Amino acid sequence: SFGRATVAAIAVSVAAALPVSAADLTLRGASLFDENHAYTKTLVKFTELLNEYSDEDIEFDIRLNSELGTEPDFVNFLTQGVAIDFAIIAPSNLARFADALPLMDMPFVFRDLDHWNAVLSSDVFTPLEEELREKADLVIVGYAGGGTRNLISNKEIKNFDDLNGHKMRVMGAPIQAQIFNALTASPSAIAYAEVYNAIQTGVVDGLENESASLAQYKFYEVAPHVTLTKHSITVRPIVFSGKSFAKLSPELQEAIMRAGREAGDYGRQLETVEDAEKLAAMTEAGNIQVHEFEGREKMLEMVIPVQDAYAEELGAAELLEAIRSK
Ligand code: MAV
Repeated sequence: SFGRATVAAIAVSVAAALPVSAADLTLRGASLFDENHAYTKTLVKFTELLNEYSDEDIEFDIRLNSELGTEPDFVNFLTQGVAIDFAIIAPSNLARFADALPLMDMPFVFRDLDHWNAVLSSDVFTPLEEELREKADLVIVGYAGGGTRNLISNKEIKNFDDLNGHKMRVMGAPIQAQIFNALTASPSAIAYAEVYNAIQTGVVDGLENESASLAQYKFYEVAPHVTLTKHSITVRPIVFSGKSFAKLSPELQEAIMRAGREAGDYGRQLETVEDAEKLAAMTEAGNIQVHEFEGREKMLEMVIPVQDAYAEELGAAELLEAIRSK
């Protein structure tokens, strides 16, 4: 993985290494995954739709398999307007620039897929989009996601006794650790690229992730137990660099917003369908053992005060209420 200090240097070498194109404009994207993952397919769909909706001669270049780093690196590139123009980013990886963004998919904020769908087809996230534009110069053009996140561990976790003190990796935004602390686990923020190793070497005993990512990065090789806490249904903004966006014609900007929205719809549909299929396939292949969690209802009660306090501190209590009441 790339340390923060080296990001500028990487940006320069990446830019220098990119081929010169014959098209009028080249737009670059980055994905953590290969071409079969829903995020990559969403980005590809975005470029296809953009070609359809715009008359401009655009060449697209999407770098796969974390070639350009992981999401925190993508965020650095996008805010600076270097190396890439668009990527899919977890809201928790945007927190460093806009601390309210993780409200979008903090654990236990969605009751179920219907609730998640209702929120995403409303304009409830508009204030968060504005905050991200203002503070980080990033434009949300659509929403991918739709994977359900569960606990993934190297030992069985079936109840609160098992969960107590469980060392697990969480994403970097403070609210993630706060939520899992409230559930009595022992969370630590570790870079995504280090997680497999961290489990293998006993730094942590697991993580939480959705099926598509579990399948792709084979975390089950070191952590074969999946506990159906279903604590999060992912919301994954398709983010465009504000610096790149500002250089484009109004027509192209409009085409980007339309293509982004529709690519997001496509991606969410795809991932919600694939999520259960992938879990079943990994079970059948003997890669994972799936467990129910005894007392999931109690988890909800335990995290609500943490969610409330977080929103209160951000002055976003009304926004959280608006999300909950959708
Ligand atoms: C999964 O790979 C994705 O949800 C991705 O967007 C996240 O950044 C990652 O997990 C993670 O947990 O960091």
